[in-house]
Amino acid sequence: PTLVFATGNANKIKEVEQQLNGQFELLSLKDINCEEELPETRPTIEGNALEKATYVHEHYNVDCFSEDTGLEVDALGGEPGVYSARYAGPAHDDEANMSLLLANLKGKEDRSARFRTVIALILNGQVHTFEGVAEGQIIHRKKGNNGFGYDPIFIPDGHDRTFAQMDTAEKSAISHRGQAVAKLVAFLNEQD
Ligand code: ITT
Ligand code: NA
Repeated sequence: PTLVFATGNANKIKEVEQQLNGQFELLSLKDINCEEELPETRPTIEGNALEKATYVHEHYNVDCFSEDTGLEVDALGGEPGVYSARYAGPAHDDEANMSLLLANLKGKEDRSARFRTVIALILNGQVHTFEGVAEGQIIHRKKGNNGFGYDPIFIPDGHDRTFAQMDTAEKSAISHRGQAVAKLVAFLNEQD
């Protein structure tokens, strides 16, 4: 099917397009003339993913999927979690978010964290969700220039480089988003 990827985040589109490698046609919000910001008011990652996809399905009547991602830091009781984008304020400033996270982790022994992605797909009016989780550690200073968001301060378990030190294919092979997209692809390939 042709699917609208309901996101305002160009980095997400880049990663997902590369992983799909032409298997499915994606349309952007611009392609359907959706200019407004999608509502994101729920207290959970899954809830926000569903809210974004449901909004686009209800207002534009298209098959679509959205995804919501959060970074859950154990020593901070799971924060920033669903608030990852606006952790340091409404500006969605990656640098400010990382600085605040490192400041809040100062002196904490436990640096364990995970990225969690939930994809919400609405296909033929039916909702399906797919989750991916990447466990890892928050390091003390930023490393690498690839990726986006909190990538420069996160080293996935079993690796010695941050997501920002990996190229897109390497990141997607192990990342939260990569796992969720792989489940989405498997599901779509089962449909006729
Ligand atoms: P949408 O339009 O899809 O909602 P968004 O950028 O607002 O795009 P989220 O609401 O999912 O995305 O916010 C996710 C936050 O987590 C945001 O601060 C991102 O920079 C960060 N983030 C998301 N995916 C990430 C990844 O793969 N690596 C590092 N940080 C990521
Ligand atoms: Na968002």
